[in-house]
Amino acid sequence: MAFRDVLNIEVAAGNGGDGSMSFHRAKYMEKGGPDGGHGGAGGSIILRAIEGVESLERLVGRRKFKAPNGAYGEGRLRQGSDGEDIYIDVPVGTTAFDEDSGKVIADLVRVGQEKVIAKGGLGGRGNSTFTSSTRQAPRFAELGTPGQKRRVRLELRLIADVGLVGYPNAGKSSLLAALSRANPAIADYPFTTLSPILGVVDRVDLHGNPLDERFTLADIPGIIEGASEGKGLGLEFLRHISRTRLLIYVLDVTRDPVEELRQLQAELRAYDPTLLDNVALIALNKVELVEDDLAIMVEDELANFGLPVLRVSAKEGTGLAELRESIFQMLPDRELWAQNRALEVEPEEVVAEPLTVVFREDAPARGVGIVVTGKPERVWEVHGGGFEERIVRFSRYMEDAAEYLGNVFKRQGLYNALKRAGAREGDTVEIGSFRFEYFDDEEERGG
Ligand SMILES: Nc1nc2c(ncn2[C@@H]2O[C@H](COP(=O)(O)OP(=O)(O)OP(=O)(O)O)[C@@H](O)[C@H]2O)c(=O)[nH]1
Ligand SMILES: [Mg+2]
Repeated sequence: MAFRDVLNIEVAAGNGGDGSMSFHRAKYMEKGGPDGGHGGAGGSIILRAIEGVESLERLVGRRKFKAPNGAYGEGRLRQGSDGEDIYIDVPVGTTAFDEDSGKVIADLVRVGQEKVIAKGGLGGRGNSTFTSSTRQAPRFAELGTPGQKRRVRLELRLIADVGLVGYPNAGKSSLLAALSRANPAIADYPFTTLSPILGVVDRVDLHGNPLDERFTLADIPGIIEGASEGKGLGLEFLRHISRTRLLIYVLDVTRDPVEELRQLQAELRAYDPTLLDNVALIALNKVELVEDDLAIMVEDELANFGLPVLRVSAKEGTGLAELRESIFQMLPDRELWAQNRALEVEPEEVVAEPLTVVFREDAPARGVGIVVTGKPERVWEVHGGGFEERIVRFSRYMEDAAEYLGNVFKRQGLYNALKRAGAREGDTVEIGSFRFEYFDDEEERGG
């Protein structure tokens, strides 16, 4: 299976079902009471992190996801059923971005973690809800709201505990193979490794028996000078070690390890400066190829970087037990680390625009009004405050819902706001395509 770490998808949550406008009918009864039920909620699209998948590849071929709509409400107070939620299973370490805003909308770092990435619409209320002492037969119901639609970019960052970085041929894959049961390709030409590979390393006791402690180790393609400008395989793969808790710089003792480490760090810094804040150590590899004195001399020089240095040979197995044990001892606590490195996820709730009223003198009213005011000369446009959204939900029943909406708006302080702004009896108020006449109501308080 090919390795894929970026994927664009389109998600559409289900719409909410409309509330029902219905009246009870029975034998021997001329006209029954309102009995319209509520509409069901639309299904949401939920991203879920599962274990055992290491690539987004299995999602390829299914780029569009749509959750079912909520059903309409029906008479006899029957509520429409909710649309089922759709789950998209992704590997742990998947981050979702809103393509249009570029913001992070989900960041799944634990198995089983879920995040709604497109919210289902709300069901509308049936007409039975809107009964009151003065309104016994409401001839209106609430419509459902549309489900959220989004273009989403999924990015996978493998969640490995430890990452191996180094020049091509330094022996990263050889180390992975020597420390874990993974079986990566190893060869003496650069860029043998073309995509990240994970292995599991168990802690063992003195006799080599496994203890119940392990870490995952990620091997990524080699990095060369200029990688940040696209040389070699570039730096894209650093994404997969951007979440590790510990970095191992793998250096070939027979080359120029000091210079190579300097350049490696420069490339890492160019990609993401915080990578250098990671806990790190140096594995000076292939030491069996040189005299001990030389290896020790190089080790001393590398000590200037302020990181622990371990002399190893992936080929002969020297120093590997010490390397493994050092990693276990240096590895930062997972929970503490996660708190420090978790991405900030965009809060889901959209705050309603604040209410504003705009005065248009000598302007003919726009839209389809339900109160005929002749030719108005004083018009107030209402924006924000959630009023337009509210009206849309009754658009099919505008005339019958007008009185109800007027009362709701009054309760929510709209008349007070208009009054403060200087509205006068007989002025026209416009909310979207809805239009009514303002009257000065002395009884209104607060707001
Ligand atoms: N003599 C010796 N050779 C080694 C040692 N470790 C690795 N090699 C050899 O070095 C070459 C490169 O090893 P790899 O493990 O493929 O190196 P890599 O860092 O993964 O390379 P890329 O995937 O190309 O970035 C292979 O021929 C290995 O056999 C070692 O400790 N001693
Ligand atoms: Mg390799």
